[in-house]
Amino acid sequence: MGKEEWMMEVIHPRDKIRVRNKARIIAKEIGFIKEKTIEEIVITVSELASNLIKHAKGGKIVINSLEEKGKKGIQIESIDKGPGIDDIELAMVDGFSKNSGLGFGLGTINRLMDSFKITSRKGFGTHIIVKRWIQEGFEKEIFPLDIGGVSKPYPGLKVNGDAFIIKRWKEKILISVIDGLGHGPMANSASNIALRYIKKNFDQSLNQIIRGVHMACQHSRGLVMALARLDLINKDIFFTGIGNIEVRIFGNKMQDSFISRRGIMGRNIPTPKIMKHHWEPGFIMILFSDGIKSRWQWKDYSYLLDKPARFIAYRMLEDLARDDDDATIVVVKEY
Ligand SMILES: [Mn+2]
Repeated sequence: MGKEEWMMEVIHPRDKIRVRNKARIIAKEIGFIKEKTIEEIVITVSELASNLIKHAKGGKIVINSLEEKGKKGIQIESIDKGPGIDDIELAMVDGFSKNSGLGFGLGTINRLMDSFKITSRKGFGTHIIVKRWIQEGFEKEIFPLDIGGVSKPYPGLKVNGDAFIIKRWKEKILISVIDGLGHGPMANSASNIALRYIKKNFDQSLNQIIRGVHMACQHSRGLVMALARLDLINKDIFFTGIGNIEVRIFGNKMQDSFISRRGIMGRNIPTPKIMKHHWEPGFIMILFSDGIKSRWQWKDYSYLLDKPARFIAYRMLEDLARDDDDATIVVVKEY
Protein backbone atom coordinates (compact mmCIF):
# COMPACT_ATOMS: atom_id res chain seq x y z
CA MET A 1 0.00 0.00 0.00
CA GLY A 2 2.35 2.67 1.25
CA LYS A 3 4.73 3.31 -1.60
CA GLU A 4 6.88 6.04 -0.18
CA GLU A 5 6.62 6.51 3.51
CA TRP A 6 7.69 9.83 4.93
CA MET A 7 7.92 10.42 8.65
CA MET A 8 8.70 13.37 10.83
CA GLU A 9 8.85 14.07 14.54
CA VAL A 10 6.74 17.08 15.43
CA ILE A 11 7.66 18.74 18.69
CA HIS A 12 8.27 22.41 18.11
CA PRO A 13 5.87 24.88 16.41
CA ARG A 14 8.44 25.39 13.64
CA ASP A 15 8.09 21.68 12.74
CA LYS A 16 4.57 22.48 11.65
CA ILE A 17 5.82 24.58 8.75
CA ARG A 18 8.03 21.70 7.59
CA VAL A 19 5.23 19.11 7.67
CA ARG A 20 2.87 21.51 5.90
CA ASN A 21 5.36 22.10 3.10
CA LYS A 22 6.17 18.42 2.82
CA ALA A 23 2.47 17.47 2.71
CA ARG A 24 1.92 19.91 -0.14
CA ILE A 25 4.85 18.47 -2.10
CA ILE A 26 3.80 14.84 -1.53
CA ALA A 27 0.16 15.58 -2.42
CA LYS A 28 1.27 17.08 -5.73
CA GLU A 29 3.65 14.17 -6.40
CA ILE A 30 0.83 11.69 -5.83
CA GLY A 31 -1.24 13.56 -8.40
CA PHE A 32 -3.56 15.89 -6.54
CA ILE A 33 -4.16 18.84 -8.84
CA LYS A 34 -7.05 20.85 -7.42
CA GLU A 35 -5.62 23.62 -5.26
CA LYS A 36 -8.60 23.37 -2.93
CA THR A 37 -7.98 19.67 -2.25
CA ILE A 38 -4.27 20.23 -1.71
CA GLU A 39 -5.10 23.04 0.69
CA GLU A 40 -7.43 20.73 2.61
CA ILE A 41 -4.67 18.13 2.91
CA VAL A 42 -2.29 20.83 4.16
CA ILE A 43 -4.89 22.05 6.70
CA THR A 44 -5.37 18.49 7.94
CA VAL A 45 -1.64 17.88 8.40
CA SER A 46 -1.25 21.24 10.01
CA GLU A 47 -4.03 20.63 12.50
CA LEU A 48 -2.81 17.16 13.37
CA ALA A 49 0.64 18.66 13.98
CA SER A 50 -0.85 21.45 16.12
CA ASN A 51 -2.68 18.91 18.24
CA LEU A 52 0.55 16.96 18.72
CA ILE A 53 2.37 20.08 19.89
CA LYS A 54 -0.45 21.40 22.06
CA HIS A 55 -1.87 18.27 23.62
CA ALA A 56 0.72 15.50 23.42
CA LYS A 57 4.10 17.22 23.86
CA GLY A 58 4.94 16.11 20.35
CA GLY A 59 4.59 13.00 18.25
CA LYS A 60 4.99 11.71 14.73
CA ILE A 61 3.35 12.57 11.42
CA VAL A 62 3.60 9.81 8.81
CA ILE A 63 2.56 10.37 5.20
CA ASN A 64 2.03 7.56 2.68
CA SER A 65 0.84 7.37 -0.88
CA LEU A 66 -2.01 4.96 -1.48
CA GLU A 67 -2.96 2.90 -4.49
CA GLU A 68 -6.03 0.71 -4.55
CA LYS A 69 -8.02 -0.58 -7.53
CA GLY A 70 -6.53 2.07 -9.76
CA LYS A 71 -7.34 4.84 -7.33
CA LYS A 72 -4.61 6.99 -5.90
CA GLY A 73 -4.64 8.79 -2.61
CA ILE A 74 -2.79 10.03 0.40
CA GLN A 75 -2.70 8.69 3.92
CA ILE A 76 -1.72 10.81 6.89
CA GLU A 77 -1.10 9.41 10.33
CA SER A 78 -0.62 11.16 13.62
CA ILE A 79 0.90 9.10 16.41
CA ASP A 80 1.57 10.24 19.95
CA LYS A 81 2.15 8.94 23.44
CA GLY A 82 0.27 11.83 25.00
CA PRO A 83 -2.58 11.79 27.53
CA GLY A 84 -5.16 10.42 25.07
CA ILE A 85 -8.61 11.84 24.40
CA ASP A 86 -11.24 11.70 27.14
CA ASP A 87 -14.30 11.75 24.99
CA ILE A 88 -13.68 10.88 21.35
CA GLU A 89 -17.31 11.38 20.44
CA LEU A 90 -17.30 14.89 21.86
CA ALA A 91 -14.00 15.72 20.18
CA MET A 92 -15.47 14.52 16.88
CA VAL A 93 -18.48 16.82 16.87
CA ASP A 94 -18.04 18.88 13.78
CA GLY A 95 -17.20 22.41 14.78
CA PHE A 96 -17.38 21.66 18.47
CA SER A 97 -15.79 24.65 20.15
CA LYS A 98 -13.54 23.74 22.98
CA ASN A 99 -12.99 26.16 25.81
CA SER A 100 -9.59 26.89 24.40
CA GLY A 101 -11.52 28.48 21.58
CA LEU A 102 -9.35 28.31 18.52
CA GLY A 103 -8.75 24.55 18.38
CA PHE A 104 -9.68 23.00 15.07
CA GLY A 105 -12.11 20.17 15.88
CA LEU A 106 -11.26 16.67 14.78
CA GLY A 107 -14.73 16.79 13.21
CA THR A 108 -13.41 19.28 10.69
CA ILE A 109 -10.54 16.98 9.71
CA ASN A 110 -13.07 14.18 9.45
CA ARG A 111 -15.08 16.27 7.02
CA LEU A 112 -12.09 17.26 4.88
CA MET A 113 -10.88 13.67 4.47
CA ASP A 114 -12.54 10.63 2.87
CA SER A 115 -11.84 8.39 5.82
CA PHE A 116 -10.91 8.96 9.41
CA LYS A 117 -9.89 6.46 12.05
CA ILE A 118 -8.94 7.25 15.59
CA THR A 119 -7.84 5.09 18.46
CA SER A 120 -7.04 6.63 21.78
CA ARG A 121 -6.33 5.20 25.21
CA LYS A 122 -6.25 7.41 28.22
CA GLY A 123 -2.66 7.62 29.37
CA PHE A 124 -1.27 5.78 26.34
CA GLY A 125 -1.70 8.15 23.46
CA THR A 126 -3.64 8.63 20.27
CA HIS A 127 -3.32 7.25 16.76
CA ILE A 128 -5.21 8.94 13.94
CA ILE A 129 -5.24 7.71 10.34
CA VAL A 130 -6.90 9.76 7.61
CA LYS A 131 -7.13 9.16 3.88
CA ARG A 132 -8.04 11.30 0.93
CA TRP A 133 -8.49 9.88 -2.58
CA ILE A 134 -8.06 11.55 -5.94
CA GLN A 135 -11.30 11.80 -7.94
CA GLU A 136 -13.62 10.36 -5.42
CA GLY A 137 -16.45 8.57 -7.17
CA PHE A 138 -19.16 10.42 -5.32
CA GLU A 139 -19.84 13.91 -4.08
CA LYS A 140 -19.68 14.10 -0.34
CA GLU A 141 -22.52 16.58 -0.32
CA ILE A 142 -25.37 17.57 -2.54
CA PHE A 143 -24.51 21.21 -2.17
CA PRO A 144 -20.94 21.65 -1.02
CA LEU A 145 -20.75 24.35 1.59
CA ASP A 146 -17.65 25.29 3.49
CA ILE A 147 -18.51 26.25 7.05
CA GLY A 148 -16.02 27.28 9.66
CA GLY A 149 -16.12 29.10 12.93
CA VAL A 150 -13.88 30.38 15.68
CA SER A 151 -14.60 31.37 19.22
CA LYS A 152 -12.43 32.89 21.88
CA PRO A 153 -12.98 33.76 25.51
CA TYR A 154 -12.85 37.17 27.16
CA PRO A 155 -9.20 38.23 27.00
CA GLY A 156 -7.21 36.58 29.78
CA LEU A 157 -9.87 34.04 30.72
CA LYS A 158 -9.53 30.31 30.10
CA VAL A 159 -13.22 29.47 29.84
CA ASN A 160 -15.40 30.68 27.04
CA GLY A 161 -18.99 31.78 27.58
CA ASP A 162 -19.56 31.69 23.83
CA ALA A 163 -19.84 28.53 21.78
CA PHE A 164 -20.84 27.36 18.36
CA ILE A 165 -21.79 24.07 16.81
CA ILE A 166 -21.97 22.93 13.20
CA LYS A 167 -23.84 19.68 12.74
CA ARG A 168 -24.21 17.99 9.37
CA TRP A 169 -26.49 15.07 8.71
CA LYS A 170 -28.05 13.71 5.52
CA GLU A 171 -28.86 16.74 3.39
CA LYS A 172 -29.06 19.19 6.24
CA ILE A 173 -26.80 21.35 8.32
CA LEU A 174 -27.59 23.01 11.61
CA ILE A 175 -25.46 25.90 12.80
CA SER A 176 -25.78 27.50 16.17
CA VAL A 177 -23.99 30.40 17.79
CA ILE A 178 -24.48 30.65 21.54
CA ASP A 179 -23.56 33.40 23.99
CA GLY A 180 -23.90 32.64 27.70
CA LEU A 181 -24.72 35.90 29.48
CA GLY A 182 -21.65 37.81 30.56
CA HIS A 183 -18.44 35.82 30.55
CA GLY A 184 -16.46 33.42 32.74
CA PRO A 185 -17.46 30.03 34.25
CA MET A 186 -21.17 30.81 34.74
CA ALA A 187 -21.52 31.90 31.13
CA ASN A 188 -19.55 28.84 30.08
CA SER A 189 -21.80 26.42 31.95
CA ALA A 190 -24.90 28.05 30.46
CA SER A 191 -23.63 27.72 26.90
CA ASN A 192 -22.51 24.13 27.58
CA ILE A 193 -26.10 23.22 28.45
CA ALA A 194 -27.22 24.56 25.07
CA LEU A 195 -24.41 22.71 23.27
CA ARG A 196 -25.32 19.44 24.91
CA TYR A 197 -28.99 19.87 24.10
CA ILE A 198 -28.30 20.68 20.45
CA LYS A 199 -25.84 17.81 20.10
CA LYS A 200 -28.58 15.39 21.12
CA ASN A 201 -31.53 17.05 19.42
CA PHE A 202 -30.08 18.56 16.25
CA ASP A 203 -32.83 17.08 14.08
CA GLN A 204 -35.71 18.67 15.97
CA SER A 205 -37.50 21.66 14.47
CA LEU A 206 -35.92 25.06 15.15
CA ASN A 207 -38.86 25.92 17.41
CA GLN A 208 -38.40 22.73 19.39
CA ILE A 209 -34.70 23.39 19.80
CA ILE A 210 -35.35 26.93 21.07
CA ARG A 211 -37.93 25.66 23.51
CA GLY A 212 -35.79 22.70 24.55
CA VAL A 213 -32.71 24.81 25.24
CA HIS A 214 -34.86 27.37 27.05
CA MET A 215 -36.18 24.66 29.38
CA ALA A 216 -32.77 23.00 29.79
CA CYS A 217 -31.04 26.18 30.91
CA GLN A 218 -33.66 27.42 33.41
CA HIS A 219 -31.22 27.10 36.28
CA SER A 220 -28.31 28.63 34.46
CA ARG A 221 -27.43 32.28 34.11
CA GLY A 222 -29.18 32.31 30.73
CA LEU A 223 -27.99 32.77 27.20
CA VAL A 224 -28.77 34.13 23.78
CA MET A 225 -28.62 31.94 20.71
CA ALA A 226 -29.11 31.87 16.96
CA LEU A 227 -29.92 28.83 14.85
CA ALA A 228 -29.60 28.42 11.10
CA ARG A 229 -30.71 25.29 9.33
CA LEU A 230 -29.58 24.75 5.75
CA ASP A 231 -31.53 22.51 3.44
CA LEU A 232 -28.96 21.41 0.87
CA ILE A 233 -31.47 20.03 -1.61
CA ASN A 234 -33.70 23.10 -1.91
CA LYS A 235 -30.89 25.47 -0.98
CA ASP A 236 -32.95 27.17 1.68
CA ILE A 237 -31.79 28.65 4.94
CA PHE A 238 -34.07 28.89 7.94
CA PHE A 239 -33.12 31.12 10.84
CA THR A 240 -34.32 31.82 14.26
CA GLY A 241 -32.86 33.07 17.46
CA ILE A 242 -33.32 34.82 20.73
CA GLY A 243 -31.20 37.81 21.67
CA ASN A 244 -28.44 39.60 19.90
CA ILE A 245 -26.61 37.07 17.78
CA GLU A 246 -26.51 38.61 14.36
CA VAL A 247 -26.74 36.86 11.00
CA ARG A 248 -25.67 38.65 7.82
CA ILE A 249 -25.90 37.44 4.26
CA PHE A 250 -23.96 39.00 1.43
CA GLY A 251 -24.58 38.32 -2.20
CA ASN A 252 -24.12 39.94 -5.52
CA LYS A 253 -25.10 43.56 -4.80
CA MET A 254 -27.33 42.56 -1.93
CA GLN A 255 -27.04 42.36 1.79
CA ASP A 256 -29.43 41.13 4.41
CA SER A 257 -29.17 41.18 8.13
CA PHE A 258 -31.21 39.37 10.73
CA ILE A 259 -31.39 40.21 14.35
CA SER A 260 -33.34 37.82 16.51
CA ARG A 261 -36.17 38.75 18.84
CA ARG A 262 -35.18 40.08 22.22
CA GLY A 263 -35.17 37.75 25.18
CA ILE A 264 -32.97 35.56 27.32
CA MET A 265 -33.13 31.81 27.00
CA GLY A 266 -33.65 30.18 30.36
CA ARG A 267 -35.64 33.18 31.59
CA ASN A 268 -38.06 34.85 29.25
CA ILE A 269 -38.48 34.18 25.59
CA PRO A 270 -40.98 35.36 23.02
CA THR A 271 -42.36 32.97 20.42
CA PRO A 272 -39.44 32.53 18.07
CA LYS A 273 -39.86 33.90 14.60
CA ILE A 274 -38.58 31.66 11.80
CA MET A 275 -37.20 33.41 8.75
CA LYS A 276 -36.41 31.82 5.43
CA HIS A 277 -33.91 32.82 2.81
CA HIS A 278 -33.01 31.17 -0.46
CA TRP A 279 -29.31 30.54 -0.99
CA GLU A 280 -28.15 32.18 -4.22
CA PRO A 281 -24.84 31.33 -5.90
CA GLY A 282 -21.97 33.32 -4.45
CA PHE A 283 -23.63 33.99 -1.12
CA ILE A 284 -21.64 34.28 2.03
CA MET A 285 -23.33 34.08 5.41
CA ILE A 286 -21.81 35.24 8.67
CA LEU A 287 -23.14 34.61 12.17
CA PHE A 288 -21.57 36.39 15.12
CA SER A 289 -21.99 37.06 18.79
CA ASP A 290 -21.94 40.55 20.29
CA GLY A 291 -18.29 40.10 21.22
CA ILE A 292 -17.66 40.94 17.58
CA LYS A 293 -17.94 44.62 16.69
CA SER A 294 -21.02 45.13 14.56
CA ARG A 295 -19.63 47.98 12.46
CA TRP A 296 -17.90 46.24 9.60
CA GLN A 297 -18.50 45.81 5.93
CA TRP A 298 -18.06 42.67 3.90
CA LYS A 299 -16.22 44.59 1.20
CA ASP A 300 -13.35 44.99 3.66
CA TYR A 301 -13.02 41.19 3.84
CA SER A 302 -14.22 40.06 0.42
CA TYR A 303 -10.61 39.63 -0.72
CA LEU A 304 -10.57 36.55 1.53
CA LEU A 305 -13.44 34.86 -0.31
CA ASP A 306 -11.23 32.16 -1.85
CA LYS A 307 -9.84 31.14 1.54
CA PRO A 308 -11.39 28.40 3.70
CA ALA A 309 -14.38 29.58 5.74
CA ARG A 310 -12.58 29.02 9.00
CA PHE A 311 -9.67 31.12 7.85
CA ILE A 312 -12.02 34.00 7.01
CA ALA A 313 -13.68 33.63 10.40
CA TYR A 314 -10.31 33.68 12.10
CA ARG A 315 -9.18 36.80 10.27
CA MET A 316 -12.39 38.63 11.05
CA LEU A 317 -12.27 37.60 14.69
CA GLU A 318 -8.70 38.87 14.97
CA ASP A 319 -9.82 42.18 13.56
CA LEU A 320 -13.20 42.64 15.14
CA ALA A 321 -13.24 40.92 18.53
CA ARG A 322 -14.01 43.36 21.32
CA ASP A 323 -11.66 43.27 24.27
CA ASP A 324 -14.45 43.07 26.85
CA ASP A 325 -16.40 39.95 25.88
CA ASP A 326 -16.21 36.41 24.56
CA ALA A 327 -16.37 36.48 20.77
CA THR A 328 -17.59 34.03 18.14
CA ILE A 329 -17.91 34.14 14.37
CA VAL A 330 -19.06 31.47 11.92
CA VAL A 331 -18.67 31.81 8.15
CA VAL A 332 -20.67 29.88 5.56
CA LYS A 333 -19.63 29.92 1.91
CA GLU A 334 -19.62 27.79 -1.19
CA TYR A 335 -16.59 25.74 -2.03
MN1 LIG B 1 -21.47 38.44 24.63
